[in-house]
This record gives sequence, structure tokens and C-alpha cells, in this order.
Amino acid sequence: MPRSVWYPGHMAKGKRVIHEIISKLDVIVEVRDARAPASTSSPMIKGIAKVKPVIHVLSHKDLADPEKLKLWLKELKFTYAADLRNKSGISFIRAALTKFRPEHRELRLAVVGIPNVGKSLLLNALINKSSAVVGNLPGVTKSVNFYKNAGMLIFDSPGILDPHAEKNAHLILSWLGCAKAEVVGGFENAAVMLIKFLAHKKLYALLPVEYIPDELPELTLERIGRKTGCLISGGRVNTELAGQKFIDSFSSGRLGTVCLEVPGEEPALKFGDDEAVDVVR
Ligand SMILES: Nc1nc2c(ncn2[C@@H]2O[C@H](COP(=O)(O)OP(=O)(O)OP(=O)(O)O)[C@@H](O)[C@H]2O)c(=O)[nH]1
Ligand SMILES: [Mg+2]
Repeated sequence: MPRSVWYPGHMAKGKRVIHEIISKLDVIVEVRDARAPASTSSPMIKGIAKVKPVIHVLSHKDLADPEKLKLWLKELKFTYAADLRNKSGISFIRAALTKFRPEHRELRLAVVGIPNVGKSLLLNALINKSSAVVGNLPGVTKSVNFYKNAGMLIFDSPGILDPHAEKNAHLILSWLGCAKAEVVGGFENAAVMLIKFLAHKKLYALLPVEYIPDELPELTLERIGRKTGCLISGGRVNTELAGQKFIDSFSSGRLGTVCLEVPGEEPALKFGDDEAVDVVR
């Protein structure tokens, strides 16, 4: 199985530290992205759930398709959806966590998850302080740090990916900003695959240009590039830049709300003809 090309030292160290401190914690909070609750699950969570209670938070509720999100909330136990930017959903999460607080001291917990899902933003909301650094790039938090306030001692942790994952598993993460595009061959490739995926799922409204049936996704990306001003000499399109702009608009929700997965459906990337998942290696 090909290894992930993005597993820097801080991920390995973060994983080790979480395992070292876990016995001292009362509960773990796992953050996933509500737009892909299966694919954005932490590779560590199965092991953690054997030794500690886990509460799951689906962030980016504001950017998720509300009907599909309802299905996920029915399916998953101990799971709360939240719009962390607007602090909506925090009171339910706090109430669920408080049940694990021992009488004699503050509640101790760690926030875990893959990169860029909103772990640090959730921590800040729970302690009512902007203490942990937040940023819209995967890999902002590079070490395990703890913060204390509002009756809680919370460990923030770096986003950790599965070092043994297939590169294809990172494709969906690259569309949401949870993995770097270079892991899947760059923005052009990530964007072409996203166009294929949206066409296959009939999510045409999320394309920035009109959908043309049977058009090659590479040509759709060219049209996107022309529309978004990614031209270079000779009137050609800078397809890497076009891909980056498209992925940025998609992941920031500017193209609309979305849920890339539905409970019980085939995994997100098994979408049709076999060449559909053939990403550049
Ligand atoms: N719209 C929206 N944006 C969110 C939400 N949660 C997090 N974000 C944004 O997602 C980005 C990442 O947030 P962080 O809290 O830094 O994510 P993280 O999981 O700590 O990321 P790493 O430290 O890199 O692993 C920031 O730009 C946040 O503002 C949410 O519920 N809705
Ligand atoms: Mg962080």
C-alpha cells in the first residue's frame, strides 16, 4: 500500500504525546468536517475509543448540506454538529462534556482530528478565549499544548493523518483543505478529480461554470480558468492556478453547501469508472 507523502515529524510526535497523556484525561473530543464525516475521521480514533469515552464534533455545519447532515447525525452516536466560526452548537458540546467532569477538579480533555478541521477553534470556543492559534491551512498546530479556563483543561493537538493511507484517500481531504494539494499531484489534478466527482454525483450547481454533459473535466477546468482570469501568454490557461482558485472557492463554501458522503453509500471516491480514482503518483 503506498504511504502518504505528507506525514511530517510533528504528526508522529503529536500522536506519541497524545498516547502518553491519554490515561490522565476524562474524555476525548474528535473533530471531523461535516462535509465528509467518514473521510475526515481521525485515523487514531478507533484505538482511542477503546480506552476513553469520545465525543465527536462535526465542524463546518454552516457549509454542509443540511439534509445530508441530518442523516449523519442520526447515524453517528455521541456526535454534535457545530458552526465553530459563529460558536453555534458549542453549548450542546459543553453540556455533553460536563458529564465527564469529576467532582474534585476541572475536566481534562484533548481535541484530536485530522488537519484543518477546526480543533483549535473549538478549543478556543470551549474555554471562552482566543488562546490557540487558528489558521486556514493544514498543519497550523505543530505540537500538543494545553489551555485552561472555564472549568476545563484542554490539550490542543496537531492534525494527524494516516501515514499508511492510499493517496486517493487524501483526494477528498485536499478538496476540503485538510491535506495539501501537492499530496495528490497538485491543484490541477485535485480540481480535475473534483470536477469528475461533482459530475458523477450530479452536483452541477457546485461548478463555477455551466455543466456540459460528457465534456472532459480538463476542458471544464480550462473554462473555469478563463472565467476566473487565470490566463498566461498566448491566451492559454494556467491550469494549476485555475485549480487552486476552484478548490479555494469550493472549500470555503463560496460555491454552495455540500456533503460529499452519505451514510451507507459507497466510499466517496468509488465513483464510477476505474480511471476516476487514478490520481497522479
Ligand atoms: N466556516 C467555518 N469555518 C471553520 C469552522 N471550523 C473551523 N473553521 C475554519 O477552519 C480553519 C481551520 O481551523 P483550525 O481551528 O486552525 O483547525 P485545526 O484543526 O486546529 O488545524 P491544524 O492545527 O492545522 O490541524 C480556520 O480558517 C477556521 O476559521 C466552521 O465550523 N465553519
Ligand atoms: Mg490547530
